[in-house]
Formats: sequence, C-alpha cells, structure tokens
Amino acid sequence: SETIRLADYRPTPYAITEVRLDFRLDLDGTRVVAETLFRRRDGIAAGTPLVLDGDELDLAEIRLDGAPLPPDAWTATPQRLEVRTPPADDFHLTVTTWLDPERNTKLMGLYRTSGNWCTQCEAEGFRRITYFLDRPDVLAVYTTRIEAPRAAAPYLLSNGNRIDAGDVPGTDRHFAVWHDPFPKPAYLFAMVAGTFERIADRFVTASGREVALEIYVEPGRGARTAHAMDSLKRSMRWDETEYGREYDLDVFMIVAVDDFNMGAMENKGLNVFNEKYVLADSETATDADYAHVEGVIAHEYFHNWTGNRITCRDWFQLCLKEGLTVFRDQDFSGDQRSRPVKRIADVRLLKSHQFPEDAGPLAHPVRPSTYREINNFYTATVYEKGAEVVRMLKTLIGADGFRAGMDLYFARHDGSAATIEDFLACFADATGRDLERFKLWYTQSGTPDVMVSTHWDASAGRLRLTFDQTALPTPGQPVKAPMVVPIRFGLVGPSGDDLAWERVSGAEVAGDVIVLDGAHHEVVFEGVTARPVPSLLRGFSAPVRLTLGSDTADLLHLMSHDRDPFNRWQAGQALAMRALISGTQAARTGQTVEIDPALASAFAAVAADESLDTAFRALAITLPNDADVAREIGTDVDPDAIATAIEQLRARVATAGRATFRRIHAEMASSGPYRADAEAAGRRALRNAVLDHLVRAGDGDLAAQRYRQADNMTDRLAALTAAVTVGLPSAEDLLADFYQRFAGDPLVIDKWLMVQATAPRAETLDRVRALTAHPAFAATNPNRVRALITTFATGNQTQFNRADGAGFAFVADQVLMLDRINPQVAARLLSAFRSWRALEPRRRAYAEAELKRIVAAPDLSRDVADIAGRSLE
Ligand code: B3K
Ligand code: ZN
Repeated sequence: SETIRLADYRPTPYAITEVRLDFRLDLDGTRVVAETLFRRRDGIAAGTPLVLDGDELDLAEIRLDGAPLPPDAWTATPQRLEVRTPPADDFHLTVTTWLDPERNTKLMGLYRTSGNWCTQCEAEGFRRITYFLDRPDVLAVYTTRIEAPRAAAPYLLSNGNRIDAGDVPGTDRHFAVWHDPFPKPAYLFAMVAGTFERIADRFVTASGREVALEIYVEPGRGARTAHAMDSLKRSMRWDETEYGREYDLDVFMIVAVDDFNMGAMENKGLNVFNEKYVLADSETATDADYAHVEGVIAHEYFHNWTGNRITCRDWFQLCLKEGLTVFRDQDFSGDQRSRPVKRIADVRLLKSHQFPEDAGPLAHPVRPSTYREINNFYTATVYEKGAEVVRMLKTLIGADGFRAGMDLYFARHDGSAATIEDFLACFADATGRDLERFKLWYTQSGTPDVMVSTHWDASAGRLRLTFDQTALPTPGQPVKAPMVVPIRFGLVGPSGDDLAWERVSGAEVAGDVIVLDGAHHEVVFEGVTARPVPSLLRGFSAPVRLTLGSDTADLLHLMSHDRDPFNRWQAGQALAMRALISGTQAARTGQTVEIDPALASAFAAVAADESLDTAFRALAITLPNDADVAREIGTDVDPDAIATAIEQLRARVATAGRATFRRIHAEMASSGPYRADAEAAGRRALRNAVLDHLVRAGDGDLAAQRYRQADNMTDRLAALTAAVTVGLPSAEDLLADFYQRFAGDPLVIDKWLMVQATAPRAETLDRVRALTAHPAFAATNPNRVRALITTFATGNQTQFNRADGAGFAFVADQVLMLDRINPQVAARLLSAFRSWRALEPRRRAYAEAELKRIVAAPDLSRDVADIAGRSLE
C-alpha cells in the first residue's frame, strides 16, 4: 500500500466552510445526509476536480447545489468520490450515505456499543460516515441534526451547543440539533445517541462564565463518576491558573462507553471515553486506576486548547497536540499528588514502552516523515517521548520563557492548524534562543547514549566530567547527529548536601543544568571543597540512556542521600540492575551469584526511612522487573535466566528485610474507614509493596488473609496478584472468589483476566487459551482483548517468549483472528513482537517465523501489514 510523505504536503484545492449533517438513526441502519459547502482556494484553477475520501461507504444519492449531478460529472467507489469539474468558486454537495453501525466492529466511524450509537473519527473515521476532505487542516463549522427512536435513544448529543430539540410529530421519534461555532477538523466530530445515566454539575470560569458539566454513563453507574467529575473541575481550574486558558462552550460533556479502541477522545465539547477512565470507586478501582482517571480526564480536557483550538496541519504533526498535551497532563498530576512519585511513574512508563520501541524495528522520530497507516503512529514515541521533548524545552528556556512561548503560540495559532516548526518558532521568538539543533529531537529517532566518566583531583579541588554522546542506527537513519541534552545535576557531598563550586567550564551550565550539544564535552568544576558524588540527569531531565562508571559505594551514597528523590530512586534501581545483570549471566551458566548484603539491606533501609513519602518508599523497594532487565541487556536475551536472577535477588532482599517489612506491614495497616486521598493511598502502596516481599519470603498466608480482609480494590488486587504470581496454594480459591464477587462488572473482570495472564508459569498459556472461550471474554471488545491477550503478550516475559515458541504462535493466531474484527486492536497486539531481534537465537527464530506467517497471510489489514512488514525490515 501507498506511503504518505511529509515532504509531499499540499493544502487541498478546496476549503470547506460549513457542514450540515443529518443523522437518521434506526435500529436496522442509519441514513446520513451531509451538506458540505466548498470554496475553491485562491490560486487554484477553476474546474479543478474535487476528490473526497471515503471508507467502505454506501452512497445513496449525490446533489450539487441542490440538483442531481449528471452521471458523467462524478465517480464514486466506497473509498473515494470525485466531482470532475466543480462549476463555481462556491458550491455545496449534498451526499446521502447508508451506514450499518451494528456491523461496524472496527469501532471507527459510527458504531454501536451496549445498544447505544457512538462515533470515533480520529484519525480517519469521519470518512466512514460520509465523503469528505478528511484531514486535519480542513476546518469547518458543523451543525448536526440527530433523529432517533425516543425509546432507544433518549439522549442525542453532538459537539457544541444544543440549539433545538423536539418530537417528530406523529412518530415515536425525536430529534436534537447541535451547533459548534468553533471551526474544527473532521476528526474532532462526534455524535452519541442512546440510553444513559446523566450526572450534571457546573463550573464557573475565571471570567465568570458558567459551564454545564455532564457525564453520561451506563444506567446504574452514576455513583462511580464522582472522581471523574472532580478531576474535570480541577483540570479546568489548572488550565486557567497555569496557562490562562478558559473553557469556551456552554457545556462540556463526557460519555463513557464499553467498546472503545483506546483510552478516550477529545471531540470538541463531547469527549468520548473508554469507561475504564471514567468509573472509579473504592470497591472496584485501585489507587492506580484513580490516578489514571484523573490523568486521562485532564489530558482530554487540555486538548481543548492544545489540539482543538490549535490543531495539527497534517498527521505527521501528531506530537504537536499529543506530546504537548501529555506534558500538560503529567504536570497537572504532579501538582495534585507527590511530584517525584508521579515523575518516577512517568519515567518507568517511558522506559518500558518507548525505549524498546526506539531500540527496535518500529523506531520512528517523534515527528515521523512517512507512514502507511496513521493509526500505527499513536505510539509511546509520539506521546511519551513527545512529552519529554516539551519538558526539555522548558528546562532549557526556563519556566518564564516557556510560559511566554506558550502564550505566543496560543495568540498566533488559535483557530488554525499548525506544525512543529510553528510551535518551536514561538519559543525561539519569545526567548531569543536558537532552537535549530534542539529540533533534532523531533526528527531523529533512537535513544541517545551518554557515557560519563568522572575524575576527581582532591589536591586541586577539581572535578572533571567527560560526556560522550552516541546513538545507534535506527530504521532509515544510519547516522546520527549529536542532540541537545540538558543534564540536571548536583554534586553530592559527604554529608548528602549539594556542594558548591567556584568555576565551571566546558559546556553551557545554567543553574543546575549542563547543556550538552556536541558528541564530546569535558566539563570541569573548580573550587570544590570535598569529594563529590555527581548526581546526574536528576528528574530524568532528558530521555537518554546514561551510563556512569560510579562504584557501588557512590550509588549507595546517592540512594540514601541524594536530595533529588528521582535520583535516589534511580540509584537503587541501578544497583539492583547491576546485580540482576550479573545474576542473569550466572543463571545462564548454571551458577549462582553472590549478592552484596549491603545492597539487600539498603532496600530495607529505604523502606523504613520515615523522612520519605510512603508512596516513594513503595517505589524504592520495587525491584526492576524482567522487561527492565531484558531491555538493559539488549541482545541475546534469555527471559528464563532473567527470571531466575530476579527470583534470587528478591529472595535476598526479602530475607534481609523481613523484620523491617513485617514491622512496616503492621504499621501501615489502616485504622478506620477507607480513604482515597494521597496519604492513605501512599500507605496502601507501601504496605502492598512489603506484602509482595513478605509473600516471597515465606509469609504466604498473609496474601489470603489480606485478600479476605480487604475493604477496597487496591488491597484486594494486590493480595490476589501476590498469591497468583507466587503460585500460593490459596491462589485458585481467591481467583474463584474474585470472579464470584465481580461477575457482571466487566471492568473488574478485566483485572481477573490480567492477573491470570501475567502468572509466570508454564500452565499460563493453556489457561489464557481457555479463557478466550470464557463467557466473560469477547474478542469484539478491545478492553477484554487487552486485558487477556495483550497483557499476556506484553506483561508476561517468560510465557510470551516461551522457549518452544508456543507463546508467539498463540499471539500470532490471535492477531490474525482479530484482524478480521478490528485491525487497530490487532496491530497494537502485534507490536508486542517489537523486541524479537533482541532475543537469543532459538526464540528469535520462532518469533521471526510467526511474523513471516502473518506477513504471508491473505487479506491483511493495512494496520497489521504495516506493523508486520516493518517488524521484519
Ligand atoms: N486523540 C486520541 C487518540 C486517537 C487515536 C486514534 N487511533 C486520544 C488522545 O490522545 O487524547
Ligand atoms: Zn491526546
């Protein structure tokens, strides 16, 4: 299929000024009449053909300026409509299409979910509703009429403000008309109709405008929306105080649905959400779920300015809205709870999702320059690395410069479709900083490696840091240029305080940031009064792999003293990682490796350090997992050897810390009723982290006991997970109890599926296969597929990567089966193979064979063909 290139970008010959849509919903099909007003753009010759996008459309009628078109004036296929010689500068087309939402299992365009009607248009779903210039640089004003049987659809919703509604006389039908005054691209269009429970609230903006807030959920679920509503209001306030951005319509609606391809969608004024990111109460949602709801609500709300008011010129600029909006939602969440804990969580996500992507065959720049299927580019690179790039920009120009640049961006580009160049120009113009080299972060793929060596001259009081920056080739980019890398740092002295220096040379140093912009730098600090331990890349100030030669004693010093909490955590992880890498090597040759007792007891010491936040202590004693170790090893990976090394280290840490962990387990028990706040959540996190260690150290009964006593999902799931992962005798009973308790609550049953899919045992594959036939599973529902199959493929290193290849074969079968139902979900699952080349030869051969089997399969979707093809390149 054809490759789309950034370099080929051209505006459309025609603009669309206005769209009037008329949806007639019926139980057996939908008729759409779309009246679209076109205007020939300046400089385009009269009579230039008008070519519109379609996708599997069934055309019933077409008229131009109200009159039927002669047969030779146009051609149409399900994928395309061409009007050969449009007659005038301005004209309107009226196109009638028939849709079958019931059979739309791709969940793009108009589809049905739990008996309701719902649309998803990003990236290219609007063309599944009507023929259109379906691209983000075509902005138009929409008026939408929806008509449906009143009984099946008491609520009729679309973007903007509702301007009319009523009954259709003499029928059992009713209608509503919505008008969105803000010009928008088609991908932000939404229409929802159906039966819901509606939860209403209000928000008064900074300038005193009242906005109605409405959340629509499945009837009976309204009580679970309080956290979402509260998160929405806090997001609205935050965007006012931090960016000076107010909401602009009279109503803001969120609809939660069960069948949804991703997390949520920022349609103007009418966000549609996967219900996973709306519903939360203590019985059914974990503390992590609460945090995700808050983050996704904020993310979609923030898109109103970064995405909707200013959108993307073309899909290559996707990071313009996504990277920036992820940066904003991360910052918001950091303000709501512990900022370091949020930062650690975000960096873990970046390293576990984006680093492997950047190191494998699917690597692409934050702003790609070609694509075959745009839906395959909603990636960790575009989102998470895209957010890191914005964070680095802020680090380089400072908070004031960043705000000035954002203000300029909103002032310059509001109401239009912009590019990364436009975005960067605002910061360059606002601060005077040259960002040409910085722009490489958008165009060059791969994770840079930064090697540091340290030389301390005690008699001269001089510290020399040598930085070498390199990057491995990535697809299409054999040679890399050095990037601009901001290294936030401190020189940690013997007592743990940061030491001062008199002079520094060798690179730009602004405050506590060293800015590398070349392949090699020697940074010399003079006038340092005591031996410093350099703490580098504080807060993970750049998405690079930093290798420093520090010895164990220095890392232990940082682990217990660094005043930057992120680097305290990082030092512990680095120490554990060293032990795990040598443990893995030993396991492959049948040896065991000695683990430094100082290391094992350092974890117990952090767990007990009451000067630290409980949530932070929980993270600090969570050891790297097998995917982390595999990524660090990088080649010739043997997941079973890694698992063995992890078992050994865990056993050591658990044994060395048992007394401390038991004490903490008792101390962190909650007294009194459940509370959701950060303090209570931190205590639960710490208690469950020590539970995990204790269960491995022989206190297995604790898991069953904690499960039965739990008065909230966080504790219940932590206990169940510990029991199932370790394979305790109680595990089966607990699983059965969990199913009984929550059958009929699909979101919770997803957790039950996930726990089973991640069990690191040889029986797991058979179990997962059996679960695909369980009544709780449905291959048509993306949440169920992700909970069972995707979790198995991405969250179970030893069993997906089984040495006999059976894990790969199972997932490949599932990909091929799912491709017939929902190509986006199938392609996403297939990307679980992205690190196949890093495996040891035998597993690598099995993975390659499965990828080749997929590539050779008939009638693949473009989505799956693209991922499989690139994976093998
Ligand atoms: N913009 C949507 C993602 C759409 C994905 C289309 N395949 C959600 C978000 O990032 O906010
Ligand atoms: Zn987004």
